[in-house]
Amino acid sequence: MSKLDIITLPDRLLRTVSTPVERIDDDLRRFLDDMLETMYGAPGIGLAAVQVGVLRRIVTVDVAKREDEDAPPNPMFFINPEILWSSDERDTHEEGCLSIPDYYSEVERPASIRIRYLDRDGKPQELSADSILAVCLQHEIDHLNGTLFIDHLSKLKRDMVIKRFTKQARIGKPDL
Ligand code: GNR
Ligand code: NI
Repeated sequence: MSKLDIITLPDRLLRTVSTPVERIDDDLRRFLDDMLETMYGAPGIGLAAVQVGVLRRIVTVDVAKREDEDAPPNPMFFINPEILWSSDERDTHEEGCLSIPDYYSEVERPASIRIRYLDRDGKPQELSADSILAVCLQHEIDHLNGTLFIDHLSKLKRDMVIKRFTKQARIGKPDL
């Protein structure tokens, strides 16, 4: 397994729509393991393939430690995930993103969702999620569509964050 580099704002790849996975084979499963190692090493509770520069609809999640510090790992893999249903009930949760380091804000989203996806054997599955799993899955599926959690904030807050990261990226490259 190998740990991959995570891209950050203002990298334009983060604004690109990822394409569906067509073949689930050993190469893809190796990539899933690399994503998992990258997510655990960050550390994070979720990771979308685009965050390591791969524009495919792939997500890894492990919220076990968030729920209970002594819980054993519970890695989850989602290929081509689609939201089938979202609750009208909303919930607010503090979010952060490995691609937007050191920025956190409350985000309001549907409290519960139901998704369809392919598992690591290519088998179709459905899953209902609420609490932190629902938050994390919506955050990751947003990534596959080029959407970031700051897009759910006011334009003022979003522009402030983008400006901060764009400015930071210019340091040392004054000609850009
Ligand atoms: O590690 C992460 N924590 C987190 C906390 C609240 C809501 C969403 C997340 S996902 C984030 C990792 C990440 O950037 N995934 O795309
Ligand atoms: Ni993220």
